[in-house]
Amino acid sequence: MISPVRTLPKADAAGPPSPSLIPVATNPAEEQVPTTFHTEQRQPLQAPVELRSANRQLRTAFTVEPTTFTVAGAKVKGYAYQGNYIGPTLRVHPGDTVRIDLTNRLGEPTNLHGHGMFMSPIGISDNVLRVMKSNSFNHVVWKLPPDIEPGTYWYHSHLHGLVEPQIFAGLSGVLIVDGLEQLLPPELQTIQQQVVALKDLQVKDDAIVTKNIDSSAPTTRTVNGQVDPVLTVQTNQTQMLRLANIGADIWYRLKLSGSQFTVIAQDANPVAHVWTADELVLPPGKRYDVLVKWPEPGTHTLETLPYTTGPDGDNYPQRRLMTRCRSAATRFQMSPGQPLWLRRLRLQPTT
Ligand SMILES: [Cu+2]
Repeated sequence: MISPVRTLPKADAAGPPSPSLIPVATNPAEEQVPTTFHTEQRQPLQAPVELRSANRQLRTAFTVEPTTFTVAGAKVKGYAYQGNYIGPTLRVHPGDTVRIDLTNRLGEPTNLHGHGMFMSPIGISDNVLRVMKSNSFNHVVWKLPPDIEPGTYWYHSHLHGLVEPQIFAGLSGVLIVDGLEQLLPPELQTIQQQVVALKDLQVKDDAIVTKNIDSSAPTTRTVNGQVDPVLTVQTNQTQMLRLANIGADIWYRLKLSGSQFTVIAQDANPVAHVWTADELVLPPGKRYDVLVKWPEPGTHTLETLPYTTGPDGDNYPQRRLMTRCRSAATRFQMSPGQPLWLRRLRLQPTT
């Protein structure tokens, strides 16, 4: 089920400093994911705060400022749109208008970009050349076309020269255009959906490192700002995962144990033909909307596998990102053989 709208929490006050750049000792018996700062792990997966449009409009305020937020239980300094490491998920319909009143308290300029959407690139719309100066108040109005494709998009700061450090610091979030589920067969149109926002950070002196990043250096990878959270999916239950790499730099090579990815949309384009994959590679900005289903009870994992971006590129190690918890209950039973929904998916070819 889609998580309900929640009021925006304020970031907690700063707590005691957490050790930085001290790798946590990995205890194989506890199966902890190694991280460069102390993290809570195996907590239930939490969706980012979600804001939904009403009456064809989503209106909100972003006060963009340096803050201390919680990442996997640790207090970390970074930049936030509304107080959290992961910006709020903006959930809209085709044709909606998104109005964001952005107050910039960063002490440096910024701007705001809706990634992958077909919108006006000028004026106060999706204008990546607009400079929102420090200590300024800025109206942003995004008019989504009525025929915009449903799926998973994202937004982030996009000021030339500061894009990467500001995204590293925390300035990114997910935007969902509703309607993808309506392309599925009737029995799947109410399936549970999960935002799986992939975002990584390096931490030094309790602050996110934003400049002169060595992307091959130890990096903590999060899902929705959590380390190795637990996703509860019952046996043979189909769920939609909205996979989105909303980080600045790092690539992911995703693999599930016990299930394949069934891809229904790529970069918010519903696919012409549903396809399945054992692995999916997500460079920064990449999104896949996938269906997953585990036919066996037990504990399974979502991992990123070792990956290299080339001889002059970066090398990323294997990391577990999320754990699917043990459950033997059966809620949704597929027919044997080729699942019916693979043949009945009503998707239009994309150009
Ligand atoms: Cu972008």
